[in-house]
Amino acid sequence: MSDVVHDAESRSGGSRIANAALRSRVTSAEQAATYIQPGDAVGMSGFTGAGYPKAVPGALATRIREAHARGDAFRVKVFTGASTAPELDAALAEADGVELRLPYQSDPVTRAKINAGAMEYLDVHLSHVAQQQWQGFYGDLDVAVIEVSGVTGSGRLIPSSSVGNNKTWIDRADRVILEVNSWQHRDLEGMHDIYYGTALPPHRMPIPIVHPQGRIGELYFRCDPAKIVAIVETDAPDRNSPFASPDEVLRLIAGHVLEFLDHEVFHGRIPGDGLLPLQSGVGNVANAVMAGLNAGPYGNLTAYTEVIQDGMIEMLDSGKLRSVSATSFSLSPDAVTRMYDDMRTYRDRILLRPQEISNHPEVIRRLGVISMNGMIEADVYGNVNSTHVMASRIQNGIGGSGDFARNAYVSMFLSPSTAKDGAISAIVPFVSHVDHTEHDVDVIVTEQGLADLRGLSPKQRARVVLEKCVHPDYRPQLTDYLDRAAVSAYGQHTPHLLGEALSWHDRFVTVGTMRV
Ligand code: 0RQ
Repeated sequence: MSDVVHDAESRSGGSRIANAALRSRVTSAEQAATYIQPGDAVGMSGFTGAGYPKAVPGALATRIREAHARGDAFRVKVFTGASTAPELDAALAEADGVELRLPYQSDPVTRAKINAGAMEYLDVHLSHVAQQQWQGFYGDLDVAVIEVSGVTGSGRLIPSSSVGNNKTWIDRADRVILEVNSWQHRDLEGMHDIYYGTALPPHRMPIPIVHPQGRIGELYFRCDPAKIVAIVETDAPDRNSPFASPDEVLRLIAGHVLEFLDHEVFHGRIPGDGLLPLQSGVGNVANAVMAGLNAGPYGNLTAYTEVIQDGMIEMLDSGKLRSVSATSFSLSPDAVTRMYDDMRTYRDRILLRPQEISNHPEVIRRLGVISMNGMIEADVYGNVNSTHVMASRIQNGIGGSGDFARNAYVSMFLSPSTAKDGAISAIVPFVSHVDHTEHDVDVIVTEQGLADLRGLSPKQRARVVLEKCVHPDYRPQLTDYLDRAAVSAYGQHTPHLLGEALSWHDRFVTVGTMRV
């Protein structure tokens, strides 16, 4: 922490840019955007609506529109940590400025472009992005556009409300554009743990995290000052969308999860004091489970996760949660206000790390993480689709769900049993896209119940999923499918009727419902 005090004291005149040489590079967003050329690969900050650049993407979108109006081609490749916000993803997508996007997005305009075939999208495990960049699969990185909360006197960069892939983008880019956002709380300084020990094989060493709150890195990003071509000052909030308050369906899902944890504690597989580190995905379902845990009996909890949503802030406030390691926030305006009132207290209990560390398979396996993620659909045999609607339309992306599911101590997938007012069953004979195979899925939960698939053969799993998770409206037709597969499938290990396995999806696409 002495490093924090030293650099905080070295700031001059209340400026967020304490380094005088770098202060001279402050310019407008429009000027900064001129450093981005057609065809460039651009690594941007941003993860689940936090810490993304607020000004340069919009200025870039304007340049792109102007070029298109002149009849000139202008598209770029956009790499981030995960999802960002309309100021970045929607602005560039609306301008038809994105040739390739990776690794996770949740923006409706971007989604529509991808699904219309107008934008290439590469859906990558979040922990793999940095190493794949170093391996060269994404080509050279021309520019990094990174939001920071300040620059220290010695020229190091104080990270913002997400870390994501920023270290990699800064290390790998030819040119760096910084956005220094004074909306970000000054006391974020000290919350980060930037690890510089990663390497490609054969030089890779163990990641020395043995407790979720173990610090292994530095407080700041290093950056060669010669690469910093422009600095833009902003004062703009993160996306900060409110969460829906849990309805009956979400409360039932949370209740099943809690009951399962009781069961695991009772059988001695998970310690009652502190459980094991929690990972919780994005969205309302995940947030509702955290609310359920907050009302439940367990305390002394920790989280080794990627995103801190409202539910975890509430658990920090109640004292149920001791500490959180993540790479980003995704908060409602209310939760932001609460945090901003007492940032130093939160800073002592939160660590933000690069996503290659927050999602590192080695660490997840070592710590014994309890992983809980949303899903689009699961099939009766336990395969899970987290990303695609009706096989071919992307929803968001795999995000970190694969990093956690494959390596967790217990891997759970949660969803309401139906979608689109009951026209879709989330439990189907065969998933229309596979993100997590039957080998990586331990538990499936819907509001109907919880199916514990551990130790069961495919046929046994199918009967448990049918009994526990399927909505009553779909139970007869799924029972019928399994009964007929049990007598006429080609084989009886994982019985399927090939001509019908995807017929539910086909029916929805053709007539608007999966119901027979
Ligand atoms: O669509 O917005 O048009 O109404 O999917 O569904 O039920 O609100 O659930 O917000 O928890 O999202 C899997 C998408 C679930 C998310 C997914 C439609 C549904 C709705 C949202 P509308 P809900 P959630 C860490 C972990 C992958 C990444 C991940 C996700 C919309 O959890 O992106 O886990 N996961 N990362 O109507 C058709 C179905 C559907 C369906 C839901 N069966 N068919 N549409 N929907 N089920 C975080 C990161 O990695 C960054």
